Amino acid sequence: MNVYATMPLAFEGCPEDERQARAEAFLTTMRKRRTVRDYSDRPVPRELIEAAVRTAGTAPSGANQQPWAFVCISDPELKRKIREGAEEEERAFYAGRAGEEWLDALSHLGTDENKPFLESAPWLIAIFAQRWGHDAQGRKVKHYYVPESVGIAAGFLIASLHQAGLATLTHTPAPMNFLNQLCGRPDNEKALILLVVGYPAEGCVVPAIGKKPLEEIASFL
Ligand code: IYR
Repeated sequence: MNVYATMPLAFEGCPEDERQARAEAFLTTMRKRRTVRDYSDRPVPRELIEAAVRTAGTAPSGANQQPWAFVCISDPELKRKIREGAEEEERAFYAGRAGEEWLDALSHLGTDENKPFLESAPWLIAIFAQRWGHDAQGRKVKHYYVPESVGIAAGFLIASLHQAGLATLTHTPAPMNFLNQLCGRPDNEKALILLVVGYPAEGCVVPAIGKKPLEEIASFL
């Protein structure tokens, strides 16, 4: 028999008559989240970033292996180098590597190879996925459901930052290998998302886009 350690569940729940209102209140909050590409240089205290990363660290993961690393960057010189690395990849992307179909799909977002936000925003969080880990003896340990796990953690991170009144951008320069080198990360880690965090610049505008209605994204069988 598989014997494993257990502890009592500290399940808080909520009063029955508040449940729907709480769900709707969270929906109202999350509906106001927008991806922001124009940042002010107003600083964000490190403690806020720490709380958000701790929240991300509560995410479920395959075999509870927690196969993630969050590198939080505020150093201006490192941000400058990251911008340089990202813009180099993006120039190739927008100059043709993406292909016409992909560029077409992006055209309504107004993105291009210039990424000034990588320097103006106070924080960048490079999210790395650990494709494998190491045991106490230094042997390779296989990790399971890595992209799923890190994707969920990234969602928690974005929700926490939004809840704290901060704006984010899930930036994905591709390929992101340059981040391993700049952040000093090992081979077993792959950068998945470069999350930009801060306050929107004064007069910031965002693309006029909407989200699909429930009927389009859900079915009830
Ligand atoms: N990484 C590029 C292109 C890009 C790709 C997708 I898919 C987007 O939703 C947005 C942008 C860039 O950041 O410009």
